[in-house]
Amino acid sequence: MVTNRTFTILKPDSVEKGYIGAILEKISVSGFRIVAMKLTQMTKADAETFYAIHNERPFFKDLVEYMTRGPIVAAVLEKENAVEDFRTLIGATNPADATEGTIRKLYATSISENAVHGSDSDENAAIESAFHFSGREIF
Ligand code: YYY
Ligand code: MG
Repeated sequence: MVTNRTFTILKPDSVEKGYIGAILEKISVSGFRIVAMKLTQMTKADAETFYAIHNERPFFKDLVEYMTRGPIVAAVLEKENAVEDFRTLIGATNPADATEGTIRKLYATSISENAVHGSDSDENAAIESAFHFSGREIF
């Protein structure tokens, strides 16, 4: 397994608000190399699978609705210590708790519409990347 990669989504709120460029710039200047990227839209079934771990949680239905309501940018990022460093770059799940300068602090509006996704482990990074990209789409 490649351990220096992580997977991200610029969520529908980021795309709607025109933040794609600003967020990708932040990712790039923070030392991450984009090795796969596309604009796409998740179906309900996609979102239910992607967030299956949360399917018993009270926010699950709203989460699926939010993640499917418009296009997203899906990307695979490469950097040493990618998973942990990217979680640091995006900040806490709730932007109110996020450190100054993090992507969620800068661009998220609430815990439920929090601008970006970042994988939480090398194993999930590999699973999530494979969910959105075929091998030939990752460079
Ligand atoms: O990994 P991360 O995105 O930071 O948070 P998770 O705990 O995995 O939750 C996934 C996703 O679910 C979160 O980004 C927003 C949403 N969510 C929510 O709407 N309300 C919560 N109380 C917790 C999470
Ligand atoms: Mg998570």
